[in-house]
Amino acid sequence: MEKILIIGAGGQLGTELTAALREKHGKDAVVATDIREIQSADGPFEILDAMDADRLAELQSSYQFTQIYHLAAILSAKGENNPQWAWKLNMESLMNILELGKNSGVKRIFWPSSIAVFGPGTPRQQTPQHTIMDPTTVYGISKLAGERWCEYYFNKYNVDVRSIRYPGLISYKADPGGGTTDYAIDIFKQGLLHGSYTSFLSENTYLPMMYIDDAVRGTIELMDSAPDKIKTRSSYNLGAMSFSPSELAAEIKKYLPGFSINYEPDFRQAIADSWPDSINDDAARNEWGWKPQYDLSKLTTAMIDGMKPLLK
Ligand code: AKB
Repeated sequence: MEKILIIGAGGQLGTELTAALREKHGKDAVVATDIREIQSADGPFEILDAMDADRLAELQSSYQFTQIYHLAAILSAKGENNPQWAWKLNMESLMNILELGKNSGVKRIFWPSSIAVFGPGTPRQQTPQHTIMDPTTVYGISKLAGERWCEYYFNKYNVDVRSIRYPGLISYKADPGGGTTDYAIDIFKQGLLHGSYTSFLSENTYLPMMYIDDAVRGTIELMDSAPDKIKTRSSYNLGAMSFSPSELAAEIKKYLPGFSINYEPDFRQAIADSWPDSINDDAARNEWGWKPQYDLSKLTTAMIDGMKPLLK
């Protein structure tokens, strides 16, 4: 019987991962936690600040978790507004979880990395699993350092920690948390509400993206894989699709013919320019069978169909 702790359960990924894990293991097997109360905590819930190691230890002793998904983080754009805070939160929380993994009955840990670990020196097309990594944001630096710590805890202490370098995740059930790829969510909302969108990235800025259902399924598949299949203990590249704001706008126009877009790039443009256009994910495909199911057209249908009723 698994007992699963989700940290950051109220966030964009946490909301949907919690629901999927409850579906799979049963409501009571999954304890959702967040720094503040969640509106619709449909099962066990606890307040948790992941920087508080004592509170983590307290929860571990009452629930005896076997798996942890540590999703709380300050993302790329938000992190640049307060770099010291982003570093502190992202690193201290990860170190607390890794230490718990070392000293407790926790059998498996998931921690998300990001395409933000790459930088201007990285090959941009089909970015390889192993390549130059020179992140320019504090978020990217914290994710790269975190990857090294995950591998370290696996090698030194046999902590079974697994990770994915997520591209931009696209979903509608919960708001994204201040990333550079968030335009690709807001464009749907503004398009449906107002018929137009002002993009903070320029029209030909290509970034790797993924629909949330693929991300949730991929994450659970990685966590369910036999340990000997997981050869990469830093973090896996995971690809699905790659598009620019103008390509996404053209796709949205198929549903909203009057939709218009204009471009006013801000500080997030420089972040996007330092990231890959597309990702090579052969390692994930070959080692544990990753395969995306959503392309741009399927993603657009899912977003419009899902978001429309919520905006009525
Ligand atoms: C962000 O834009 O910061 C995130 C990410 C790619 O990790 N969505």
